[in-house]
Amino acid sequence: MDYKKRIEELVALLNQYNYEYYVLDNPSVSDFEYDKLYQELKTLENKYNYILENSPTQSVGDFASSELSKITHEHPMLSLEDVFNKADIENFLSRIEKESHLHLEYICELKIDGIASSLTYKNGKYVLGATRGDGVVGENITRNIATILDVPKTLTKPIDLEVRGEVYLPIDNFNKINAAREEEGLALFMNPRNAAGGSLRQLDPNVTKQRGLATFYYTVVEAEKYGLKTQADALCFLEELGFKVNPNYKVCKDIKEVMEYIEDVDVLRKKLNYATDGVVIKVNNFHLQEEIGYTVKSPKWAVAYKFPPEEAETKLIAIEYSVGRTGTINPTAVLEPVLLSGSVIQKATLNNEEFILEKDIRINDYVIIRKAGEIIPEVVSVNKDKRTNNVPFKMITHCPSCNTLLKKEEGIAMHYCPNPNCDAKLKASLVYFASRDAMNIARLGEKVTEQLYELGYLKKITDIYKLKDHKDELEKIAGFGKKSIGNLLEAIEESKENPLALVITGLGIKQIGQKAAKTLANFYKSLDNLLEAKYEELILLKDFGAIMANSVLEYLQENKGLIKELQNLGVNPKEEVSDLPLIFLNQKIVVTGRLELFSRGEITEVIESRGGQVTSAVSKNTDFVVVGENPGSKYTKAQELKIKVLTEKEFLELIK
Ligand code: 1X8
Repeated sequence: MDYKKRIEELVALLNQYNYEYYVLDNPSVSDFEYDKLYQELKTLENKYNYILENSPTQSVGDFASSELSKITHEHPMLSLEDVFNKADIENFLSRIEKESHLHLEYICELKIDGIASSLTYKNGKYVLGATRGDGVVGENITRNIATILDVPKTLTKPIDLEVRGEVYLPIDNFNKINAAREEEGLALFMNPRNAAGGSLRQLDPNVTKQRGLATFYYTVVEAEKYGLKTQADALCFLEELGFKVNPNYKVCKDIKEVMEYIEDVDVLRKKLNYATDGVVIKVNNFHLQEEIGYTVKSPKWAVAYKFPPEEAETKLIAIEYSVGRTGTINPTAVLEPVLLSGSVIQKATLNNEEFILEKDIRINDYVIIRKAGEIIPEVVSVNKDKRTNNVPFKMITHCPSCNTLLKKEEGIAMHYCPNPNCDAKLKASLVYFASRDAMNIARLGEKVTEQLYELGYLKKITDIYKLKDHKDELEKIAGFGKKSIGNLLEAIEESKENPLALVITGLGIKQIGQKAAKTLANFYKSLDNLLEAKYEELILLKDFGAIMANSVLEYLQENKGLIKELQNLGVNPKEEVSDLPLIFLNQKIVVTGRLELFSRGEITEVIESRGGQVTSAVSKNTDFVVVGENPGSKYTKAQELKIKVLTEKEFLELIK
């Protein structure tokens, strides 16, 4: 495939995954899958020196969201460079050793799979808590953090201090919370980290309090101000002040000791009551850390070694097929139950035909499965020594639900059922529309939706809003009753006022997930406007490409009637009102040179959220140019054309 296209695809995909992970606390892929795609992107970017402005490799990744107020970090909160094997660690250590002539010492610490946070103390009193956000701007979670029992509210010394560490949810609490949520029919948290994120970023601190979060702190900001010389000193200092410090750290003098530490903690971590996803290796001496320095994203004096996901071998008994809402056929391995990372596994995803053939997976094979990020495991490989079946896999040719001949398009791995009236597809799209990811209609969960489908009350999403015409009949269905139908119909009525982004998500347009739906909602503002969408507009939207633009147009063409009917039934999405003043409305703005205060992604976001458009070339239509360091030809051009030029600081004043 053309590398530019692949890079664009990876950037869009990873940005969507970041959004799901950081903003929604609801990832759709495993960390392992994410890391794999991220590494592929990094490799391609390096090889071809083709780096998109919105590439996730250019920002810390995490971004502040929600309705919590924002905090600007005085010292940016950086992320760590990930490494995955011994060779990477050796590279890191030898790079450090080349740069330094001093006696070298490293400190290895557990990498806690939690939510990064920063705490500020004045005169020994806790005054401020913040999430990392994008590293520069995070969210104010002062009151939420204050509910965490092990966070000291008063230090043992009356000093001013900023510390950083992780907030996590102990595994036993995670299991209890999910068990309770299952009882109540609520969506389960994917893993302790997502549960911690969701618990911490609550507008109501009482919810945070009930979740039973805990912490480990490991960074003292400007540590040398307190006379600290090494990270090991800093950990002792933190402990003396009253913070929880993880005891499993070790000062190491060479790669041998580092590797021993990693082996030891890989055994230890399986017994801990908190999730760890690796080991952080740092230069111990602070003076030396400063000498080695930083990249824009991360310190050069530290790396995070990520543990490989756990694996297990088991027998593949059968292959099942399910039909997604867009008709995609998803093959799943049915397994002999096996214990992996603390839970019993009976299914694994097989992705698609290509995946199965490439790995030559057959029924009755013994397969190696891997679970990463606590989602459905995937089949990694086959143990061919134990093979008994000499018949290679053959993909089904007809839809398991409606028996229509399946289709497959050039360049797309998935087979799909082309029948627009396929039961499985209709059912899945109804379930998706009502789900937490989309319209979030409580009480119209998967089971109820399927039941109402089987009974003939629901065929397409518009039928949801006609259920109220069958109130009396519905109340008589076994297991429902007056009260529950009343609640259901009420929830359905309420959903009519949902924000536009949720409605667009719920339509289930191919390629358009929650993030793209939000972009569409912000730009089009109403279903009426969306119906008039044009290719030239769509292609310019943030993170949109030709595939997405065409998918929207194709959907609208086929479903104009459905959308009109939704409107006629009273689905009247609230206008997306941005609370930001649209000071750049319809202005064309060029950004050039190396910026200090913003990443490219951030400044683009700031401009677009205020109604402006970022364009690449300076012309007479340009309203103004923001210049950073070494601006080059665009700056010259702007001067020639007498176009207004702003420094970053002036731009910042403007948006304040
Ligand atoms: C992230 C983490 C660090 C440590 C432990 N857990 C993490 N998740 C540590 O240093 N002990 S450092 C870090 C970062 O710098 N982004």
